[in-house]
Order: sequence, then C-alpha cells, then structure tokens
Amino acid sequence: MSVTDHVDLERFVAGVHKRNPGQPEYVQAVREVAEDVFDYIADKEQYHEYQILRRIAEPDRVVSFRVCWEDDNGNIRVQRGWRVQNNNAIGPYKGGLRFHPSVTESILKFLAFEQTFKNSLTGLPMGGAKGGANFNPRGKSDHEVMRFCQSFMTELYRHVGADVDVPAGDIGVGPREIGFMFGQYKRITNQFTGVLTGKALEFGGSLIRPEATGYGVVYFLQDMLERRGDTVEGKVAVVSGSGNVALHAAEKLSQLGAKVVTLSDSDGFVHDPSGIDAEKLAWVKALKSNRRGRIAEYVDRFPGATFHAGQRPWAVPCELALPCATQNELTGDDARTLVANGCIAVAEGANMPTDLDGVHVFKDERILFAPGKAANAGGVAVSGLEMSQNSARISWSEEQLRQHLIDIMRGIHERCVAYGAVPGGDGHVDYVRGANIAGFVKVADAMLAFGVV
Ligand code: NDP
Ligand code: 2IT
Repeated sequence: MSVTDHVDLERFVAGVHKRNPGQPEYVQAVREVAEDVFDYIADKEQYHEYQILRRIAEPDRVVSFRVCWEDDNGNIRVQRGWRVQNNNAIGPYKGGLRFHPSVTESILKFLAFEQTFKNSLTGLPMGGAKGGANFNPRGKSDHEVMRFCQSFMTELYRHVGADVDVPAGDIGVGPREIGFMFGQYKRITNQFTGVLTGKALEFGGSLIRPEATGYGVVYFLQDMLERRGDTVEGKVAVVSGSGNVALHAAEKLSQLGAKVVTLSDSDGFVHDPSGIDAEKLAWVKALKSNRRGRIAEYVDRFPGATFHAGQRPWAVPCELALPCATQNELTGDDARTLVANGCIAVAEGANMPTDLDGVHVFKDERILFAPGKAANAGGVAVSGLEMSQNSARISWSEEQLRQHLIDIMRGIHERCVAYGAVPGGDGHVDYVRGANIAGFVKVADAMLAFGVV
C-alpha cells in the first residue's frame, strides 16, 4: 500500500470511528476489510467516484425495539431487540439472530457487515443482515424462551419476509428458538413461507443445515491444506466453543482422522489429550442439547481430561486451531503462542474470533489462515439452499446437499486464491485479502449498476 493510500485508509477509518461512537467491534470489522479493499481499489476510479466502500459501511437500516415478556414467577422483563439490514444489493437480507446478554448494536452491526461479504462469497443471491437481543437463554425454562421468542417476533415480523429479509440462528438461537419464532410469524401473518432458515425438517427445514457451518469450516481447511499437498489426517486440533459450530467442526475433523483435544464454553476449556472421538462427541452433544449442561462436566465423565476454568485453549500445542465460540476470543498474544507451538493452519468457525493484532500475526507469519467470512460460510450457504427448497416447495436429498456444500466451499476457496495469491510469494495465499476483495467486488459491482441509491 502506498503512503497516500495509507493516509486515506486512516482518514476513512477515523470517519467510521467518529460516526459510530462506542462501537469498537463494528469499527474493527470495517477496518479489517478496508485494509485490503483500499489497496485493491486504489486504481479503480469508479469505486471511489460512487463512494462504494463508504456506502457499504453505512447499514441500510438499523431497527431496534423493546421486547417485553413475563418470566415464570410473573415478573415483567424488558429486553432490547435489533435487526441490522446492512446491504441487499445482491439478494434479500440474510443472516442470523443472536440471543446473548453481551449483544449490543456494535456487535450486530459488525456481524451484518461481515455477513454481506460472506454471503457474496457463497455465490448465492443473498444480502447481509444480523439481529438479536440482549436476552440470556441460559437458565430459562422452555416456556420462558417461548414467551420471549413470541414477543420478539411480534415486532420483528414487520421487518422480515421470504423475499425481504430471512433470519436464521446464531449464538443462543437454535432449532427450539427458530420453531417458536416461525410459529409466531405464521400465526401473525397467516402465511407459510420460508421466512426463517434453520427450521426443523417437519416444517420446511433442510437436511445438512445443522452440520453445514462446522463441516464447511473443515472442508475449507482441507482445501487449504490440499493446495500444499497436505491433509488434516493425524494432526492435533484445538477447537474452542461447544455449540453448533464447534461440535460439528470437531465431528468432521475426527471423521477425517484428526485428533481434537479441546472444547470450551464461557466458563473455561477442557483438554483431553487422548482425543475427543465420535463417542465422546455424542456425549457432549447430548449434554449441550438435552440438558443444556456445561463443558466442565466432561471431566467427570472422562477422567483423563482436565478442565481449565476461565481460560481459552490456545496455549495447548497443536497443528490446527479452530476458534468456534465468539468474537475476539483469540488475541495477538494467543496467535504468537500458537505459531511458536507449531500451528500451521487456523480456520475461523466463529465470526471475527481473532482480533486485529492476531490477524496481523497470522498474515505476517504466513501460516494458512482462513477468516470466518470464508471458512464459516457453509452455514449461510445451506440456509440459501433452504430458501431455494422452500420457494420451489421441494426437499433435496442429503447426498445432493452434501455435494452442494462441498462445491460451494471449494468455490469460495478458489475465489480467495484468485484474489489473495501473494505476488512473488511462492504460491502463498493471503486468504483474508482474498475473501475481503472477492466478497467486495460482487456487491460493489451490483451497487454500481443501481447508480446512486
Ligand atoms: P451456539 O450458541 O451453539 O454456541 C456458542 C458457543 O460459544 C458455546 O459453547 C458458548 O458457550 C460459546 N460462547 C458464546 N459466547 C461466548 C463468550 N462471550 N465467551 C466464551 N464463549 C462463548 O452458537 P454457534 O455455535 O452457532 O456460534 C458460534 C460462533 O459461530 C459465533 O461466532 C457465530 O456467529 C458463528 N457462526 C455460526 C453459524 C451457525 O450456522 N450457527 C454460522 C457461521 C458462524 P456458553 O454456553 O458458555 O455461552
Ligand atoms: O454467521 C452466520 O453466517 C450465521 N449465523 C448463519 C446465518 C444464516 O442465515 O444461516
């Protein structure tokens, strides 16, 4: 990047900062994309003339609303809900809903911004959005969750629709919550349409959707390794999280012969040096879905393992690292530790789990580093396929969907290589740059076609 471009970049980021006070995650996500896109568009006048990056970094709209519900003791509770519709240049808004006490407008804006590029990378016609609420499902009864979801949808329904905006799950929103919200949407509108994805199979859900994000991350990791004549087989993998993404990533890694040695949740991580195999994973899945238990319980069931309270797993030596819990869970220091311990590849299952310092470490050290917007796109891709099946009122077979997922992940990998290959870099690919630019170009060119709107 030339000195002038760098000055322009800093000025641009300072403007984003000023216009979005108190929203550090949002500024971080925009900065990460801008670092690559500024360089790419330096000699492409029309993107400047039409202020494309400036426009993508201003959400189409941010809706926030009050969500009242009654708990089991008859207390009235008040939460805040949001839907951030970032950009619909290439298709209806699409992106998950997050229910977690840490949710803020900044977090949902960063997620909607990232989603815009991720959805573009899939090659499917989907714009970018995200939503959620500062509601904590932990410790709530099924009936409390139901009442919250119904109240949330009673406002959200005005802003979404099968051809307008199609939400799905994310942290704290799984099949149970999607079921409650779909039921309420159908009841209010009297329409049975594909307004949500991640539905159960009985009412329009798609096979493979539960597995898609985690499996897709591992397919992408395989594609990166394959380019170097390597595989995941026999390698030690450190995984964070123990939710939908983490458990399916661990499952696919283990099926392919890697040894997964950690899982985590917000209380800490478990380390099982003998490997978390299919049988142990089945136990964790049941723990998390049936009992909504904590990962610390793993060591009572499997005494060879240890629990590390309040810690993240990045100091455990490994060749593969898959952060699959939440944003900024892997810092620059963690990245340096991973590299020093011999880690050769990192694939992000979560959205923006590596902070900006960490991203720079991985880029500078030239390890294989797949950013979330590329590596975890399999989930939203199969959501896109769920939308297609709903529109056509058909259901594809597991085999068809599995092949689609593999093909889509391979396509994303190829787009990253096309835009991220480092000139004179002995075949090295900067996957962050590749994903940012490939994701940007499709959205930007659609926006150019529409003129100034
Ligand atoms: P789940 O709710 O199923 O699981 C989330 C996991 O992350 C849990 O183990 C949870 O632990 C842990 N976690 C959540 N917040 C924190 C925190 N603040 N600190 C430490 N651990 C935390 O969510 P998903 O698996 O669906 O999502 C995980 C990540 O993957 C998110 O970044 C999400 O945006 C991303 N993602 C999800 C997709 C999907 O299809 N579901 C698609 C693409 C990306 P605890 O139980 O203690 O909260
Ligand atoms: O971050 C994500 O891509 C998701 N949570 C999935 C979104 C979706 O619409 O399936």
